[in-house]
Amino acid sequence: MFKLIIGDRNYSSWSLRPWLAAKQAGLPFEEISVPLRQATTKAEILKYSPTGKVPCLIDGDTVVWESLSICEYLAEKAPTLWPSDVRARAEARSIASEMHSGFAALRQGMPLDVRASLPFSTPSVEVEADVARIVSMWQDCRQRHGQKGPFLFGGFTNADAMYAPVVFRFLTYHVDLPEASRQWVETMAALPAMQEWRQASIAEAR
Ligand SMILES: N[C@@H](CCC(=O)N[C@@H](CS)C(=O)NCC(=O)O)C(=O)O
Repeated sequence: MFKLIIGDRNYSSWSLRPWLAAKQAGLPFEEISVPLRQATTKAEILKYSPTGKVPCLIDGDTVVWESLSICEYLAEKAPTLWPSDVRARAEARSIASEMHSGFAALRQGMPLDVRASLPFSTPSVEVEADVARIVSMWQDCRQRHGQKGPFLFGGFTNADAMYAPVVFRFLTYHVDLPEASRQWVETMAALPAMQEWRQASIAEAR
């Protein structure tokens, strides 16, 4: 069984991605949670991760860091984490990479705060542009792949995992969505694993 080192559920958006992918794929793992923003955080994470950041996966003597690389590693064990069709797989990898390397304004302007409710009235132009791009990609995915299942590419894939923190962000900041995107957000939020993450983020505050 591999180990997955993660940060606080309420704040660590990067941790949620491979954690959810592993849960959805039914891959058993041991979870090690390191509280962030403490004096000891860096030293504690460095015991596992060469970057001093979470998430990090340890499988025997194999160490994998960076959320997207971990999702790729999980897909080697559970190939359904990418679509089987070559074109859909390329698109899923493209939008997963776009999330991993982009949307800085969204990440800064709408920080992950799973347990909060913070209606957003005046997003910056940059945040609005990020939201618009994300919604247009979700609409496109659901329009073209919706007949195959309720996720972005039909069945659950790493593309859904990479956008899972955006689901929580849009719920926290009350972002209005067109129908197909709203349905996908509801599908994601209803997953037992997403509910487990949310409950744990609430419990962390006690
Ligand atoms: N690009 C990295 C980002 C990882 C990251 O920034 N992790 C944050 C938590 S969400 C972290 O470990 N922060 C601890 C610190 O900076 O001390 C990934 O995709 O895994």
